[in-house]
Amino acid sequence: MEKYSVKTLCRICGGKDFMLVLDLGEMPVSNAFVSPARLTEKEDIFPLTVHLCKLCKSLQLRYAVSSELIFKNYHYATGASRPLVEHFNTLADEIVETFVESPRDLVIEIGSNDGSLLSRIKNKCRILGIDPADNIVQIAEQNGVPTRVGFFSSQLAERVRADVGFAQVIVANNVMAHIENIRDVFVGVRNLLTDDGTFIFEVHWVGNLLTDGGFDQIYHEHFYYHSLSSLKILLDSLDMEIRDVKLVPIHGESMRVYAGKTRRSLSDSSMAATRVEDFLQREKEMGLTEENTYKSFSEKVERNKTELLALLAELVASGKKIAGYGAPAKGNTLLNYFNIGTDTLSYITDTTPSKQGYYTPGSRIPIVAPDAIYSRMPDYILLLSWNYAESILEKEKALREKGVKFIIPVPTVRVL
Ligand code: DWN
Ligand code: ZN
Repeated sequence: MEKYSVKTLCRICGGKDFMLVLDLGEMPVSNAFVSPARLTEKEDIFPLTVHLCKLCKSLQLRYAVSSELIFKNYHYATGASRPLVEHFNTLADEIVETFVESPRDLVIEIGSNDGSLLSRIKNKCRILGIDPADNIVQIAEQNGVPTRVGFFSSQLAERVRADVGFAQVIVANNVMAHIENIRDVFVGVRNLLTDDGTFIFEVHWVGNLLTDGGFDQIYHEHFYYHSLSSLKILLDSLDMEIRDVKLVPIHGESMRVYAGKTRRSLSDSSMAATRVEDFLQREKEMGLTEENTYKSFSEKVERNKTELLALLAELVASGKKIAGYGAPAKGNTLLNYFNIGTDTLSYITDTTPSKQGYYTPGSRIPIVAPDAIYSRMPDYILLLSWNYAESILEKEKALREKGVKFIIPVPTVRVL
């Protein structure tokens, strides 16, 4: 199996001229947590460089690591993050209230993970999950969510349609940035939807990456860093339309897009259509369709690195104990690019059972259950799961009252 490939053509528009935006060097795949048994083994590392297509202004990775390597034994479980479960419960309720008319309607989720979203509506309509990670799919089945193990494609879509018919709704959260052959997936979605069906997908928004979010959302799983503008180019070419869009405060800030087969109706003057136009205009005003906007991003990341490493060095030199909080995929981009290891963080806590007892890829920091924090009482906590800062700072109020300080690492360093 080819472990990775170099992309010379833009998968959104076919363009072949790119501008290098950020080179994060070589690092392991961010969810490839290391088991104790494999600690002595060398890990696969791959180049992590982000480039801008000069034609459609889509930001994407140049090196595509094989999906088998990334997703086959996957440690990420939606259910490990309470705020994420609540977020998907709200979306699941919206799907049933707004897009499902009959209990016979079929709702399919691509990248259904542990079934957190579909299990919420399993008694309201027909459901089917699709996910490549057979270890995580077992949890979905226990949640009563029938799930097909596999990577979604236009071929798999044909087989699913033959088996269960057309879908009234297809939903895909944190998926459409992860699939290198994005065009084929959209074709599969189009062929699986009823004529008036809706495709709802959430992706991290490139507008957040360049402003309030963190560079650490860049890792091999995320092949694309989407703007609505470049997605529109792709959807227009596939006879699909964007019907609505909203920003949701998850994973920094994600864009939720509502799409479907292009309807031949007269121009749509609805509120939703206005939201789409306003969003495209906002991206233009933010410069997301201009090369210059991306040129300054790498300097911003270098400033962030200098600032955080200076603080950590000062704390270590003064004998402070520092622990990591959360072992997210993004945390591994930060730890590996900033070269932060066990000389700074003696351990990292995480609520995901399958991550506990493992080590972070590359930096090899041990991951332990959250209660270690209360028994070992660090002086500082590096909040690697900064995207849940609000709920975590609330949850850990008692720690903070005892004087434990939280460090928010990106996009600038803050100590709370
Ligand atoms: O696209 C993806 C993003 C959206 O989600 C996937 N590539 C995988 C995943 O990336 P991530 O691992 O960066 O996602 P999270 O949801 O930011 O990961 C949070 C981590 O923090 C989880 O491992 C759970 C942990 N956690 C914790 O230990 N205590 C989370 C919360 C809320 C907590 O209180
Ligand atoms: Zn392009």
